[in-house]
Amino acid sequence: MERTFIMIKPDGVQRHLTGDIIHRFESKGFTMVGMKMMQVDRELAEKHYDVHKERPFFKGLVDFIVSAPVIAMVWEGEDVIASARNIIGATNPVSAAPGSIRGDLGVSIGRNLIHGSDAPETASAEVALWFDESELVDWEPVRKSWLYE
Ligand code: IDP
Ligand code: MG
Repeated sequence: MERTFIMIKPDGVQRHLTGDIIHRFESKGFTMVGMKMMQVDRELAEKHYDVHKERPFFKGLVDFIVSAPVIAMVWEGEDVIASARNIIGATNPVSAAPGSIRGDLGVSIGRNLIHGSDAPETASAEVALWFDESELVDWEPVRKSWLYE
């Protein structure tokens, strides 16, 4: 089982799309093991997006992430890291496939609703950055035998 870090960005919260977004991961078959609503500070936002710190959009991105609350989550399941990236869709909503979150709900790259870890290494680093171990819940979903053989 893998775990991945998923964050509904301020636009998703402000547009009241949190239920729609969470529903997609639940109905796909993934299990939520951590969730919190938070007002992010600049330090955390800058750390999270450190890989992009030289990019021209970095300051605007950090301004955006701290501008309103986010929903930070950890989801669990087989291949959840890659699968969540597909559920989320391409970075630019203009080219994100219909059916994906960004393809269905977004129109511009600077307001693309959601973050998802892009690889096993970034997933473990991001889960550790955003969550204390005590905030994550180990539980056994009863539907598991109906999702995996
Ligand atoms: P990802 O979120 O699909 O992994 P990344 O390339 O890692 O995409 O970029 C991180 C975030 O930075 C994007 O989700 C988006 O919010 C923002 N971003 C990326 N490229 C641009 C841009 O050209 N203009 C404005 N914001 C951008
Ligand atoms: Mg990324």
